[in-house]
Amino acid sequence: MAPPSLDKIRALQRNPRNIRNLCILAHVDHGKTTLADCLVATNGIISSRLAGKLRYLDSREDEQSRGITMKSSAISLHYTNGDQEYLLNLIDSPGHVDFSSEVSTAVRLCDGAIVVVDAVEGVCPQTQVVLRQAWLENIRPVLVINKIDRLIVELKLTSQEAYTHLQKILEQVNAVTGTLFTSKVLKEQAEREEEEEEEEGELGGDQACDWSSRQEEADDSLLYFSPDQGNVVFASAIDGWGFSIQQFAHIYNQRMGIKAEVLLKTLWGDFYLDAKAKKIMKGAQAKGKKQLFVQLVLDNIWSLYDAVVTRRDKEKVEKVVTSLGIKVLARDLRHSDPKVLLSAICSQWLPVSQAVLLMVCEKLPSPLEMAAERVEKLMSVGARRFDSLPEHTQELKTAFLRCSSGEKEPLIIFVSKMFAVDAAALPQNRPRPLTQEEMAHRKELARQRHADRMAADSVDSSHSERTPQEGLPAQLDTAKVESLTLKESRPEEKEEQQTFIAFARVYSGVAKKGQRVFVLGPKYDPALGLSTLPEGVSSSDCVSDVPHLSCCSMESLYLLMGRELEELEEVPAGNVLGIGGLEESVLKSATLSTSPACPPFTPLNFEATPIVRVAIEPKHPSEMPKLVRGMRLLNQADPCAEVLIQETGEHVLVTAGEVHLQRCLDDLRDRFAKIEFSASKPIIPFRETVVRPPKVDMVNEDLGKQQKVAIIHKVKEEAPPSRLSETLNVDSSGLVTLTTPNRLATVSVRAFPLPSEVTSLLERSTELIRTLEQINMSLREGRSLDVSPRTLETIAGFKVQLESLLQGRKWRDVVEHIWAFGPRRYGPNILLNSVQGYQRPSLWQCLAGGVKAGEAGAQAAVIRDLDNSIVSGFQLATLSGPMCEEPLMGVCFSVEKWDIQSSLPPQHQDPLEEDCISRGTSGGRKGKGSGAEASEDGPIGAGLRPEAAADCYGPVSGQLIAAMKEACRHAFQAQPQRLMAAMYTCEIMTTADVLGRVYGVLGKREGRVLHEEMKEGTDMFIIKAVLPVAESFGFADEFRKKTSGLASPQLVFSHWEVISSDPYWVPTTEEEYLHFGEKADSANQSLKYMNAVRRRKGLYVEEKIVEHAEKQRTLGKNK
Ligand SMILES: Nc1nc2c(ncn2[C@@H]2O[C@H](COP(=O)(O)OP(=O)(O)OP(=O)(O)O)[C@@H](O)[C@H]2O)c(=O)[nH]1
Ligand SMILES: [Mg+2]
Repeated sequence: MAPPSLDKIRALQRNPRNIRNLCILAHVDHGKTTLADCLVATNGIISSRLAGKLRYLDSREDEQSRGITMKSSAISLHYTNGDQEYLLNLIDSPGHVDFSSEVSTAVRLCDGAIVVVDAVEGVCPQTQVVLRQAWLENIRPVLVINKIDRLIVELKLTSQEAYTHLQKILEQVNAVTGTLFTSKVLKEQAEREEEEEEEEGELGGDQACDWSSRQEEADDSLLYFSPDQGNVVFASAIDGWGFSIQQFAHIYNQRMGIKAEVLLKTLWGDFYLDAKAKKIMKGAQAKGKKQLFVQLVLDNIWSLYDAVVTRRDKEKVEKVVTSLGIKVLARDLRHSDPKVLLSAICSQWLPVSQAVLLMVCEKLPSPLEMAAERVEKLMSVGARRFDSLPEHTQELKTAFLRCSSGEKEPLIIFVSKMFAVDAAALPQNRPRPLTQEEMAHRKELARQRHADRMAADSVDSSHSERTPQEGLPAQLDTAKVESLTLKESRPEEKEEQQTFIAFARVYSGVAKKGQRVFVLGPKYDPALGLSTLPEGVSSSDCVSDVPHLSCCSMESLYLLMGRELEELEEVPAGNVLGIGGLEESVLKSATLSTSPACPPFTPLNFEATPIVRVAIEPKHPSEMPKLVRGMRLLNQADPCAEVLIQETGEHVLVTAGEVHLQRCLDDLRDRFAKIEFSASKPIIPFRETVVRPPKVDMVNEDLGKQQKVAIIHKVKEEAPPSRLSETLNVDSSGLVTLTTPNRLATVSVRAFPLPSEVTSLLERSTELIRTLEQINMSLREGRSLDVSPRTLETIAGFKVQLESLLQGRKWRDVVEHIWAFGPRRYGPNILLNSVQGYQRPSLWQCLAGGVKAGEAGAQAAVIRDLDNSIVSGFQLATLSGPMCEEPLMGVCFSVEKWDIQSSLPPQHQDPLEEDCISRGTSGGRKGKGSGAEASEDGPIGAGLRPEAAADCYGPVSGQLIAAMKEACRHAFQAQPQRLMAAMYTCEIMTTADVLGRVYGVLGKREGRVLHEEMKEGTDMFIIKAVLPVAESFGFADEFRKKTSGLASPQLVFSHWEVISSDPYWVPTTEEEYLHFGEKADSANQSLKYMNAVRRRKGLYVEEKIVEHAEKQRTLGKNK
């Protein structure tokens, strides 16, 4: 079959009713790309013999060599079902966890998804993730249970066992959807109760109705996968077969005359065929009968495999072939590989593409059926509610729902990612075959030139007999020069060049080549846009004064055909497309529209957190600009990779995992920078924290006072001896008092650990804390911010949660006294105000209501300057800790005293006038800030001010910042310090025989097994473990080697964990001396990590270099 012509596809694009935008989602290696091959083969783009082997949509070299998909890619397919013709825009996505951002970009553009599950492995971690992603984007999934051949050939299950197994898998998948559904219903129920009085919003689409009803009433039947619903296909993509119940209902309807409707209802389930009564009865299991599905479906497949693969029974095969009424080539019959014969039979009997395509067209929605709920979700960014959007914006909802390509419709496009292609591969740059006329024209030209030449040079006529094409040498003189000049300048340039194509979808209107559109940044506010822009402004006018809004023109439009692109003049609503010429205006994703009322779409849901970072530097320093340019391009081309310049000046690339890192480096080297560079070892992030003093020593003996004393001694030793020591005082309870160099201010700080639940709550709530900080900032500045009641509610909820977690005597009233969070004002550390009597405006003042907040604002203004210095000092201290300059986590700093003297050094001032503002007594309420005071307090103060400002130590506020920072660091060091390591979780599936080795690899890498269970019905074990990120490099490889190529583990960042060993530990008790010896040089994991980080950062590392000098001497003598 020939591939569909471009005209055909253009025509199909105009009929959204018959368009399906879908993606294939699954865990890694469950067979997405193989299945996509089978579908692509139906369009004659690849031969059906190669389907499954070619993995056509894995067009990158590394995808082919590693055998995993790394980029999602799209292809448009044509499918005819009866008299209906469909256009399928199919996107194949990667399953490896490192590339889950690619899945997010694919899912956003689709209306439906094929979820593939491996029949042996069942539901895996990424299966759950993709189901969740599909759910979050409100797209409808259908299920393909793939690799059923493995049940027959590898697990050697009987058909009956296989049925039970398949049932289990379905239950697992449905359990995942069930959880998603219930949580959503519960959430909505809660919301509904709150808004009882509000009128029911407009509901469109059947699904929206279902989902928003109460749980018990909610009809969730559409949601679940069940073969009798027609949304499940059983398949073996590699052998080319697949079926849904429909196919078999049709077959047995013809063969046995049972009604197809009856079969559709009974082929899956506990039904059996009563041969005598010729009836289908219920209760097969109870009566010990074979289920209909086993008898009529699975048995047939099992006996086919038995005949073809296991026994290679030629006669039986021939019988089967004739009974099925199919034709098999003699060549296939004789082939030595039974799989060839099997594919030949199966692909005619039960072609997987038919089953899947039919299901897709019948069960997945067309762009016209987009649920109103989904539109609202797409359009309401952040905490904003749909009904709070401007009227014009709300009107656009109907444009989405209509999905019309009328001329008057506003154009709305969403770009979900940018991908790079070689400029030479673009259709406009591709050499294209000549048409008949062109050929004739060229012939004519050549002939003419030849004739001219003949006339001019009548001596030589030896070329005259050649065919016109070969006759080209006749025009050699001129043509050669032309082509040579062309070759020299152009192709090289083109090869170098990467162009970016936007991966996008039209939601409304028609995208036309060359059209100008608004590019709406993620922070664009349509209300602002509408009020600033003149009425009726169009995107062809240049607008520059609206923030986050720019214009650009779509220079070219493409049809995405896997590795090929086809140029298009226009693309109507409902289609996926590629857009060229946006690289200047769009970084990774964007919303394009002709209407300024259009809101930016909600940002994509990314599941992976980029965590692996490497520093990159060019081999030749002079190539730095090329590297920088290359990294910028890479940043644009990858939805998840981040490129940044660290404080140290290093160029850093942050990726989601090891495989992702490798791909990014390859891309950078071969495509974007095209230079040699070296990448550092992955920079592993750590956090620093303090813990409660341990009760037992390293040999589990109870500790007396001895240990505590030792710790404090150490701190004193470590404190830089010079200037600071005069001003620094650490008391035995860990309270650190520090005076600024000019002796004007003194702070006392104590550090203690936060409960781990609080730390994780703070980690989870960074966005909220940031919002809170913004609100407070504007309150302090006297502005009132319009905060939605919902945000206030969540802040109140957060406060209540904090209060409930911080219980006990030590934490009494702590929440009210929180001064700030840090680092960066939203991190997981707390600064507490325990200064006696200093009534700072509360952090939670926004919750108290307008009037009070204003009052508090006035109070804050009085002391704001130096108050800010304390906060800044705290921010600096938490940003990099004393252990190895990594951020702090889970530490609470409590400021217990804060004294400021007037800005004059005490010796110059009359002791009576010395205004020692102990914040406890005079406080801020007196209305005197120390800075303001100097100028207001009369001539003396004012006169002396310049002198004070010329203080050799710099301005007071700066000194206070530094003092506060140092105080925090010392307070931190006065406690038992620990490192925190980033942890991955991984789920490993393995067979019993290599279980021991799996444990071995995990143990060696400090992994900890959380639980282990046996997968029912198989001999597979599922192990769930956590593993420090620091130990994870090369883990997957080692794992694969040790277990001879079993499925590689998927590492997902999960949390931060305190490493229990103390990096500063030295033996102090007698038992410890006994056990570890004086040197105590047994491996100390956290010291190792800490020193590695310090070395990388160029910090001082205390290490004994010659540890066993006597041994070296002995060696020397023996030589
Ligand atoms: N036995 C068997 N193997 C299959 C089947 N389908 C795919 N495979 C094999 O499974 C492996 C993975 O197939 P892919 O199609 O690359 O899997 P994928 O889901 O695209 O993988 P990623 O894109 O990396 O997530 C390949 O070696 C295929 O040959 C099947 O039906 N039966
Ligand atoms: Mg793939």
